[in-house]
Amino acid sequence: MTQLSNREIAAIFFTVADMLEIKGESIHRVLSYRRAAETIQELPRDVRTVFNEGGLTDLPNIGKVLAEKIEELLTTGELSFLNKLADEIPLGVVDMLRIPGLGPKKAARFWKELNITSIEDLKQAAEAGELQKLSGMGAKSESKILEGIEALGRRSDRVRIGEAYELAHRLLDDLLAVEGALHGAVAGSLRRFKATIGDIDLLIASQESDSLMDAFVAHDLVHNVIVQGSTKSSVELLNGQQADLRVLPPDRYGTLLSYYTGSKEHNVRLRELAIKKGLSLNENAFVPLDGSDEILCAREEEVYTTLGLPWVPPELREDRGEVEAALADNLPNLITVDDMRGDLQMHTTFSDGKTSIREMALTAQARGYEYILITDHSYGLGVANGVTEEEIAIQRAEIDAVNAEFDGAFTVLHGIEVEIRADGSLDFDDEVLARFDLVQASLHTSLRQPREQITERLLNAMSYRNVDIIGHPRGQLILEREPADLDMDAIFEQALTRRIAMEINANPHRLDLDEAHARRAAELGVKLTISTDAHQPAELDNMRFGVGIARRAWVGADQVINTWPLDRLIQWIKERRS
Ligand code: DGT
Ligand code: CA
Ligand code: CA
Ligand code: ZN
Repeated sequence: MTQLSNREIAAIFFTVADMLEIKGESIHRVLSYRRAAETIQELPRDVRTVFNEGGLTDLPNIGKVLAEKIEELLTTGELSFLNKLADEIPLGVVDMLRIPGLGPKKAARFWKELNITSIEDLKQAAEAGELQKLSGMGAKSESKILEGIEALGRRSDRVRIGEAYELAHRLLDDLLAVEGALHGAVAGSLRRFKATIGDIDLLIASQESDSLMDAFVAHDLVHNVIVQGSTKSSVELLNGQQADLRVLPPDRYGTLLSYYTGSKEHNVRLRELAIKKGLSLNENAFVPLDGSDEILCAREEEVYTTLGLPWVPPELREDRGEVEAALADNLPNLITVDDMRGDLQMHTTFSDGKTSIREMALTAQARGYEYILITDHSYGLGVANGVTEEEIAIQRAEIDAVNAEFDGAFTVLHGIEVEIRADGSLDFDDEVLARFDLVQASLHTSLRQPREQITERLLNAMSYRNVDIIGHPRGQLILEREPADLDMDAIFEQALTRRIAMEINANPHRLDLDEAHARRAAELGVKLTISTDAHQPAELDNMRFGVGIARRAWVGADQVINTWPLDRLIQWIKERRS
């Protein structure tokens, strides 16, 4: 029996969740499997080790029943519950759920009413116009399905930055503890803070590589060794991702770091500049074209200095104007995590968050923030059990009590993530919204409305006087759901006119605004926020990913309103609402 990896166990639970959903079981049961699958997929340790320690039920979203299922998978390699489900539902029907826009209800209908049991069957039926014969299906939904099947072919096996970040940094920390390791870095797309990551690139400076390579391939996050060499090794991690480790002596570390940080496009530009100076540049050194001695760079700054450039922040290295800016000594002054004075979106037990207002505040204060904004969902978002009009005063009283405890050392602001309904109206009118310190409005439902309709809808929400911020404006979920078809130029224009800030949601599942729109918004002068949308204290750490997107968008601190001191923020709210 081959040992199952975290990824394989997670995949099995995702399949069970899908099957239960196709069967029409309760959403709670479906979600319990799906959440458990996410926990395992993103677990930065081998689930087998956790099991051996007897710690499965200490993991989030894993109760007794799921722990037993994990145990069964680890000890037998199989799950009898899944086998039973698979007798009822063909796996090809489950497979159809991977098609963007195709949910379990439709999949069940295609199977039961048309006897379709694979994506290939479905494609043929759609092409033959069979699907539109079903009640409630039209030619349009049929062509949407064909589009979805095409999109599926373009899907990549990249992972979200949050997942890769944690794995990469655990690997790096453990490798740096190996004797002889001097210093190192996570390079590649992770160092550039891209929203999705292909493989993980790790670099270490050391005179001696063998013990590092041994430690790397034997690491408990490693599922499978692809290749082990003296300067480079590659492995497959438990989550299915590839990780590469490269080791060079410290006097060559600067060129190594520069090369493997990339991007490829940025590197091409650097090599062109090198050639103009009579040098060829590779991962080991600058090699003079006239045959004289190599130029070694121990530090990355020296690579840029040799090329006559100031050091370029990794997030800019995409050949999107940064080389020209560096040549003109005109690089932007980018925002940093340390610039953030507060976090303006988070949830508590007043809606779907896990902890109290006080708990979130204490964690935020410990991070060095000066203030936070509590933004529980309003009641209209059914699944979140949100705040009703009656509960506003109750929540306010609790916030007042927490603030009294802080006695001026930290401030909790009372906000709301007010639901934008399908018709563009909000759960609360302006009069009720005025009771909050700061109001965030967001779209969560009916995201597939046609462009004109959904644009009008968001513009209408932005016409409320007391809406200050639009949360995760485009509604995308990274690797899961395409953004809504919004006319973002019209949205940004309205944001400027009404002085509304646009959020860069820092949750690695969202990262919305994305970097392209954040850059556009910043160029237009639209104010931004960067907030984590945390549903539990640990998620406040996601700020780095939002800041990463802002840096990739060339954003400076002053444009982001939660870098401001509290009095400036409050003044801004006052002015924009008047
Ligand atoms: P990823 O892994 O797809 O998220 O993106 P990267 O940027 O991490 O790409 P990866 O892992 O293939 O390579 C890491 C860096 O190494 C890349 O950003 C630039 C450099 N590199 C890799 N292959 C080449 C190449 O053929 N030419 C040049 N100039 N640079 C390369
Ligand atoms: Ca990479
Ligand atoms: Ca790589
Ligand atoms: Zn939201």
